[in-house]
Amino acid sequence: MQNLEGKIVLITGASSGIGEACAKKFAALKANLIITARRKERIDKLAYDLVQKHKIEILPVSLDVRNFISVKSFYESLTPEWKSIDVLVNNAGLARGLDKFYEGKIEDWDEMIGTNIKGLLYVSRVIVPQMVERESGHIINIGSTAGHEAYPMGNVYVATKFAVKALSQSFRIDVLEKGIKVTSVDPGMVETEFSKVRFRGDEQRAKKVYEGLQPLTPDDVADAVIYAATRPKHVNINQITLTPLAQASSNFVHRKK
Ligand code: NDP
Ligand code: 8X3
Repeated sequence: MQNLEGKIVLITGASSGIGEACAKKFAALKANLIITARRKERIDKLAYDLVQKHKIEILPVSLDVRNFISVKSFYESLTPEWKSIDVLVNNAGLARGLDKFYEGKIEDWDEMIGTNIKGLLYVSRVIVPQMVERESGHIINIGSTAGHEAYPMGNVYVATKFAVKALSQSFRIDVLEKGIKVTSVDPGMVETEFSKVRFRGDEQRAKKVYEGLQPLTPDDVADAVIYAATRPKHVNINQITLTPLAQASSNFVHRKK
């Protein structure tokens, strides 16, 4: 098992849900963290709590992954020590709306594509060259079961997660001779702020998504991320799909009445 103590782990979208759970689990393994998201007060609080608890170093950084200039200047502003990122968790992402594609909102499409595809690319483009130079590192992308199978009205969100799957496969090939690991962790339904964000704060509608079944927790997904990140040096976990017991795939979900 790889020891993560003292390693540097960068997590995007660490202010909530899966990203926050990953931060807590990497911190418990004594990794030093760069935690990023747009909501600075949340990541500041998380950093404070985890430093108190685990006596590690944490850099909370306010970052919108959609803005390449910000992503680039954030990385350039890091000290050489912090620049040597060992594990990159590309987690920031969201869905907006659930509409037939011919009724979809252009601003929702732009936000999903800008965050889930372009944001992941921008962060990777800036962080990975130092991994290539050191011939060491691990990129972990959070995909989705939505990247394996389309579901009604998922259209653009589904397309972004198909893109994440394609990028994970491409990254793996592109860095194959550089000793860098690439993993895609692809969850089904996880109860986080995801559905609240998708339905713009409509709590009732968000709750309905998980009605009649026990969804995954953010910790369940973070466990899979940690599993991938702690395998021995010669082992690459290419892809992990995990779903609630009651979910076979995007379209097959068993709900108790
Ligand atoms: P949450 O809404 O709880 O968390 C999303 C995170 O992404 C937040 O920290 C948010 O931070 C961040 N984020 C969103 N937009 C941006 C942006 N432009 N720049 C930087 N950070 C951003 O949802 P989840 O934890 O569920 O989602 C995490 C990932 O997991 C996403 O990629 C999602 O697609 C994926 N996923 C989720 C599933 C689920 O059922 N919940 C299932 C499969 C995959 P902030 O708003 O502070 O910027
Ligand atoms: C999130 C899971 O099923 O809402 O990726 O698309 S789903």
